[in-house]
Amino acid sequence: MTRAVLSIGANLGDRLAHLRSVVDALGERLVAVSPVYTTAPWGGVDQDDYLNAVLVAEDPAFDDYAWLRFGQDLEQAAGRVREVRWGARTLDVDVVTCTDEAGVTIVRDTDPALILPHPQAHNRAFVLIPWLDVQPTATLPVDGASTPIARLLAGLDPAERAGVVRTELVLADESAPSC
Ligand code: PH2
Ligand code: MG
Ligand code: MG
Repeated sequence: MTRAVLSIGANLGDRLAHLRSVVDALGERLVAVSPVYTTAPWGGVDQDDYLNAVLVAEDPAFDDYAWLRFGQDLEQAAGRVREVRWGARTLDVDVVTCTDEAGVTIVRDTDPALILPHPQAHNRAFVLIPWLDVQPTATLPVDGASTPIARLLAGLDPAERAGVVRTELVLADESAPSC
């Protein structure tokens, strides 16, 4: 059994439908879902704004690689074409962190296909802000030190935070459980 924090984003096509496809695919495995944010593109590529959200999900049989494949399958189903690094996409599903049965955060730093925790999460307001909504006390190891995500967010450039704006869009109905 593992619990994953997933960052989902879309800036091409029906952005909300692409995000919802992840919620639908998770079904009962969904533990928490953040509000949806409209976010300025991060990473220096000129492109349209994204919709971003963060989900927490649990699966009794999944390991961290299974979460990676789960996300990649959904990206493919949304017609994602891999062209430019940090460029526009119909759907991006990133595994931010993954914890095992004992609540221990899985660390991977040798396989470029899956680095955990996500190596850019601490730099991205579009990840930290929705993550904070669903797990206000979460921490992230940065340079070997476990750091509250609230503190990481406070350390970002205010302009970065200002580019992340909450919307009234909803990914899952009120009956969805939360953690
Ligand atoms: N994803 C990227 C690159 N840049 N910017 C925003 N605002 N949201 C994203 O999800 C995003 C991005 C590639 O992972
Ligand atoms: Mg990404
Ligand atoms: Mg990705």
